Amino acid sequence: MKPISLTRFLIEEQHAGHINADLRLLIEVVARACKTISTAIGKGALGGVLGEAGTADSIQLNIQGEAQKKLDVLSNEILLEANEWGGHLAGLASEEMDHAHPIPHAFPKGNYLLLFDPLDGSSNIDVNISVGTIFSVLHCPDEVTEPHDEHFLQPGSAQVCAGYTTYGPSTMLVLTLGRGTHAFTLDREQGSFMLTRRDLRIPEDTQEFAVNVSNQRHWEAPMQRYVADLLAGKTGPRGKDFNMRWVASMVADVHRILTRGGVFIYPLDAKCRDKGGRLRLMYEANPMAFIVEQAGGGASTGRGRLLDVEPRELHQRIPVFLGSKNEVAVAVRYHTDPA
Ligand code: AFP
Repeated sequence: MKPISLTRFLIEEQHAGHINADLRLLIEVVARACKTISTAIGKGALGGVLGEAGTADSIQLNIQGEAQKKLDVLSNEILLEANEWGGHLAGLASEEMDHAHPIPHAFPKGNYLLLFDPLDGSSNIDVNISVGTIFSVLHCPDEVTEPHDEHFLQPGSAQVCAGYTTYGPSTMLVLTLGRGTHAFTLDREQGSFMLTRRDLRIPEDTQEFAVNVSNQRHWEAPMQRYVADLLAGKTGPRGKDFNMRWVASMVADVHRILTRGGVFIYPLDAKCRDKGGRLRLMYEANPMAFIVEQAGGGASTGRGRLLDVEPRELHQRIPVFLGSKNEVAVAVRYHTDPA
């Protein structure tokens, strides 16, 4: 059967009363912006988009003190420009911007808040490995017409929609509206995202893990024990061999887990303890946790459910454990019940 387009999928969701016209427009606009980003990434060196933003003498840094790539800046601009004027949003927040961005007065305003990591895994751009865009949608609190940072500080369980686009061998959009997780593949000739997998399910058990093992010496004791037991394989306490994968692009690692199972962990370690973790709660952890839970997986901070965390600041960081439900539960148990 011919796959249906994202547009048709969203119209059907609207007709079924699951989403309203504004949310449909919002997702269509984000998807369109992602197609533009995909085209820019696809040009690579020919488009002059590789390398660091700024000049050789003065590299451009974001709010987190990280060097921005040209494509980080470009992707941020594309998403910002696409979403400002449609009337579906009250405000935006981006991993690449210091503070929330209320919709300018010149444009009509809607009731949604959009958060995004415009280009996740950007250290991979220059080596031609998959990167992605992650986004999350919240309701703007009632009575707020000019949303500031504090209005975005809602737990992940309040998300109305989350998704990511992975720019890999093919460009794919993975989306949840809180009723399952669905995958769309970009038909480059037609310029449309087509529904290629409805209701993705993550296998509950796995023998594959994704962890940056080079941080091992910085981990806390429970994480050291957990990974040591995975590496011990068949003859160790877990009684089975485990395989490891690490792309260093969360979107690509999570996409693999949605496709064939696995567990992805970025724990607290001595290097990132002061910051609270490595990954960003609002732009990476929450949307991915929502997507994974909606596909039957688990998502935790190592101590509790990720989607229940009450955010304190927009650029907050957090430890992340997500993927195959039973394996996430095992990893969490090493932290909560060392015995
Ligand atoms: P950037 O968006 O700054 O490239 O960070 C990517 C990321 O947050 C996430 O996508 C990866 O899983 C993780 O960093 C990789 O971290 P390591 O540098 O420890 O491999």
